Amino acid sequence: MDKGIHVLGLGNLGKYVAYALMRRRAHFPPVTLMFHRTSLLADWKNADRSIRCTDKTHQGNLATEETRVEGFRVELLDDAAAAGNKELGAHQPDVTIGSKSPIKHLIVATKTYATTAALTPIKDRLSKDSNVLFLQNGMGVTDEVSDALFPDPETRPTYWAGVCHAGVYSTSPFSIVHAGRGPLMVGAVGNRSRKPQDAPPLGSTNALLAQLSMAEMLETNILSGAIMQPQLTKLVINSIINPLTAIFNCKNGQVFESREAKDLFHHLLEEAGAIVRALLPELEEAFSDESLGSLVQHVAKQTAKNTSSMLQDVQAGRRTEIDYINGYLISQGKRLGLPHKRHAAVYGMIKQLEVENRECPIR
Ligand code: KPL
Repeated sequence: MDKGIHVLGLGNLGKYVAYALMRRRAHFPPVTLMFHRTSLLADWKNADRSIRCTDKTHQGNLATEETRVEGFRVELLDDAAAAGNKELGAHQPDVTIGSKSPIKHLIVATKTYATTAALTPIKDRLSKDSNVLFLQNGMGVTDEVSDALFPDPETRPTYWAGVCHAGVYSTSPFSIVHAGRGPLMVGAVGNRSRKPQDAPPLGSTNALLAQLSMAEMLETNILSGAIMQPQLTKLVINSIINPLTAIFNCKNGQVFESREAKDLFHHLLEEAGAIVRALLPELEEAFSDESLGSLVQHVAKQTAKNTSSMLQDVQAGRRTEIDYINGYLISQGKRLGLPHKRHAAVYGMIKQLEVENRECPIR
């Protein structure tokens, strides 16, 4: 089995991880980028078959520099296009079409709602010997993927979840700007043990994790069984900043400026706090309304100039990830019998914005 890493989903985070891993290619097999659309082949060619990253995270007067990384493998997954266009890859020696070879390590960085559909064509290439790292906003995707594609726990790949706080945005299909440093935390999904001593020594158990930690730009922080805390923390942050910036059409730093937004912030926080405390009762203190509230405000300040991913989606007329953010909190609130009406209200507003923006293609 090829021991290299495949990356599915080439949005901001997918490109960033692929770039960071490939920068250290002297030590690893090449990273494989998985294209789900034939049109990406033209973009790839225009980008000289490389990913460019401008690093703007330096403090002080250091000039920002662009680094170009090449040597990737590419797979085209678009079956229909591949069937009729075998010659597509002929002029592009790094491109494989319709591969059937097993995948050992897969990083999934697609939009949450597109995950199951994106994994379907490669499902048979994944086995219980595979590692799948989900690097996405929100929660609930792994259950959905298991139900749809891997119902049998005996043959299911090992799932990992990653929570990334780095600030990255795209300037073209294969160019990114690394705008803010932040850790990447990775842990096994379904393992709720949180004792630090439970974390295996770096790289001793899993080559995927070892490679991520060696790609030093990621500042990887392996937490083994303790991923649920960062996941839920990020979920609370996203469930407040993302919909409010989309509803009030503002940058992250302006999100709590109006009285109305401030009120909503407190109500959303109260509901989300109670739900995450019920999900991880041992974290009562870390998940107090006070701690979570200061964190949300800190992140809004730290990312003041950002347009949140949800506002970007709304502005582009795309579907948002609300189902996996506030939608996840609502479903947990229902299951646990806890209040969730404010999250349901902002959920409704975002769904309305999605519809309005889709009906109005010229903006
Ligand atoms: O993760 C984010 C997002 O936009 O999805 C935040 C933290 C809000 C930063 O923009």
